[in-house]
Amino acid sequence: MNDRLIRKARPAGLAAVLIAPLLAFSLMGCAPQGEEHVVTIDGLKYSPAELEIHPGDKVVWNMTSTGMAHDVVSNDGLFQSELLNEGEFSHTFTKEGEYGYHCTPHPTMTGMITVVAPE
Ligand SMILES: [Cu+2]
Repeated sequence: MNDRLIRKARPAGLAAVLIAPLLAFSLMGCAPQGEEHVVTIDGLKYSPAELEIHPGDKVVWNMTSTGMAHDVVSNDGLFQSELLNEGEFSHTFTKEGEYGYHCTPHPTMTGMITVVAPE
């Protein structure tokens, strides 16, 4: 009887240990209640190239493309990713404004994030 209780308790305890940090992490991530917007790379373009968001929103650039490395570099130095063939880079925008960015190896690759207050 005791043995069974212990055996049952173990997986639940393990799950709690695994889930607790994830839960804490996701709660922190959600703190400003921002939306998440995804920009992908389509050929030599960011897609969408222009995006309008609200303060507190996060933009996730999905860098997975067809074998070419790209980066995401803010024109005014606010954010900068590494050169990436895959994976993603994200930035949360807290202030209203226009934030242009570009790709270092491909100067024609440009994008703009416009942060406006919610109506
Ligand atoms: Cu590029």
